[in-house]
Amino acid sequence: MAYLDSEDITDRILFVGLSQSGKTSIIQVAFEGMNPESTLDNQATLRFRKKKIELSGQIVSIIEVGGQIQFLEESLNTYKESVFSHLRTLFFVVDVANPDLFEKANYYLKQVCQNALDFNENTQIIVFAHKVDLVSKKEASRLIEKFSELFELDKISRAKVYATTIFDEGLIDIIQEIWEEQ
Ligand SMILES: Nc1nc2c(ncn2[C@@H]2O[C@H](COP(=O)(O)OP(=O)(O)O)[C@@H](O)[C@H]2O)c(=O)[nH]1
Ligand SMILES: [Mg+2]
Repeated sequence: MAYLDSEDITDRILFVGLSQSGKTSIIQVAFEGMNPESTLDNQATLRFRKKKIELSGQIVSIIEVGGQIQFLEESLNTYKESVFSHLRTLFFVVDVANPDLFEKANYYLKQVCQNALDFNENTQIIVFAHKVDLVSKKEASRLIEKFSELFELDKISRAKVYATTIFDEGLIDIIQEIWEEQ
């Protein structure tokens, strides 16, 4: 897909996850200086959203795959090469406050990871247990444990989980640390 392929040999960060999990908001708050409250009325991302940013002194492309099933499926099929090549870090965002969707998230997490690791076996796989502000600390731990088991994260090499919220001012630091760990 020309939109994704053009002039793009920079390292990439990919944000994937179901609709409404918080992908656009994370990018807006961490990289575009937006207030968390202003993300409330975000519209669904259609197909892809792409942005170049500077992270630890390096130019990086951030790509968000729209979370509707049609876009997830397209990214795994038609646009697979465009989406997964040059990928260094994959962020899979899960709305931790919506456990009814864990199964569905798991279905896509598995496929997305498979593709990412097929293209680059060293891709960093990061799962954001996101919107932790909506649940108590205790409940968050329980939910993270629940989906870590369901997602079989221990079987995905180097996969790591972070509890995140756009209301945490340290969100950008978490992303930066992950990037620098690579
Ligand atoms: N409470 C809470 N809401 C969030 C958080 N992150 C995103 N949201 C909200 O979730 C909704 C969907 O966010 P969006 O970024 O469009 O999700 P996307 O479809 O994954 O890109 C928006 O109303 C956001 O304000 C978070 O950490 N906590
Ligand atoms: Mg979006």
